[in-house]
Amino acid sequence: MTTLAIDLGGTKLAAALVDSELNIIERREVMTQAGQNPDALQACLTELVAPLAFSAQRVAIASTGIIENGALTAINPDNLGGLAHFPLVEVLTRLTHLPCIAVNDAQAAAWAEYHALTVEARDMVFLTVSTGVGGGIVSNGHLLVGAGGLAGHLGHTLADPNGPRCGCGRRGCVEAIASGRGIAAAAQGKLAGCDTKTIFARAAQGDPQANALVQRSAQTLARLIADIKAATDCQCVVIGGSVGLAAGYLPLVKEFLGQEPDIYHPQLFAAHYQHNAGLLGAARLAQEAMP
Ligand code: ADP
Ligand code: BMX
Ligand code: ZN
Repeated sequence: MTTLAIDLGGTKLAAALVDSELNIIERREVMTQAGQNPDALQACLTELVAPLAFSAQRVAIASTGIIENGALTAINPDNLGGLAHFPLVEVLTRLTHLPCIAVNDAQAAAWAEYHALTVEARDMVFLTVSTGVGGGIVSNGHLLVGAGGLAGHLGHTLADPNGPRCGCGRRGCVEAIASGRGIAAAAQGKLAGCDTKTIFARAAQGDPQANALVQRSAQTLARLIADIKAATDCQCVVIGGSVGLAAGYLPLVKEFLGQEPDIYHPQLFAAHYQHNAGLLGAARLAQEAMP
């Protein structure tokens, strides 16, 4: 059976046909600016899935935000402005007439990455450093979703009580500092208004401010990883997202984690499925739910 997998992120919206061995047969991607209002998002989803839906037997959505009863609610509305509540499963069922499930993007990615591990692990945590900072926890071989879908939202743990205000309402969340949005928001002077991809490029050219912003993100993530190790005793942490997978970022996180005591060091890996972890995790969960 073929799954139509969709990954709705704060920046990108991807859709793919995935076969029963979890190979991607066809993939399309657009920007998520349409997330600014529900009608625009619906129009964007319609255009994206129309050419793919005929070849699929089920739909699997990985989406940023808290997913409860098939609907998306942003914990950080700044990442997906205007979408306080969006009925993902209802909309996709109407568009495709196929059975459909939805799950948080980082939870989905955690499930795909757990099954791709090359080391023995009962417990692992996936972190995406992307528009936001998302997380998914696998404990004793089970994916934690939580009664209300909130499990694994590690980007909203505290990094600095005096840090910048996060869109979720707290001050100093990991996400407010380490995420793509957080990095760009802290840029000043000649970097003000630059996106995070540009800031990484400037850091690679030796720009001191860009370098400091990237280091601040990596150090914040390393401290989060030490906290995760203390909380879960996971054997490994897998990092994804366009910031997490950017050249040089993971080595920097490893360097900062090295400054923490050994007991707080899980093994660190880059996502095996790279930018497709969310798509493939949702497809796997759909296969399991609708064999
Ligand atoms: P989404 O959040 O939609 O899943 P991404 O994982 O692509 O999307 O994350 C988007 C963030 O990653 C943006 O802040 C963007 O500026 C940043 N980004 C994209 N490409 C790169 C790159 N090559 N290096 C560093 N940051 C990047
Ligand atoms: C935010 C939150 C999480 C999500 C994470 C990564 C929203 C809209 N999203 O913390 O649910 O998993 O961002 O999302 O509140 P991404 O868009 O960066 O992949
Ligand atoms: Zn927050």
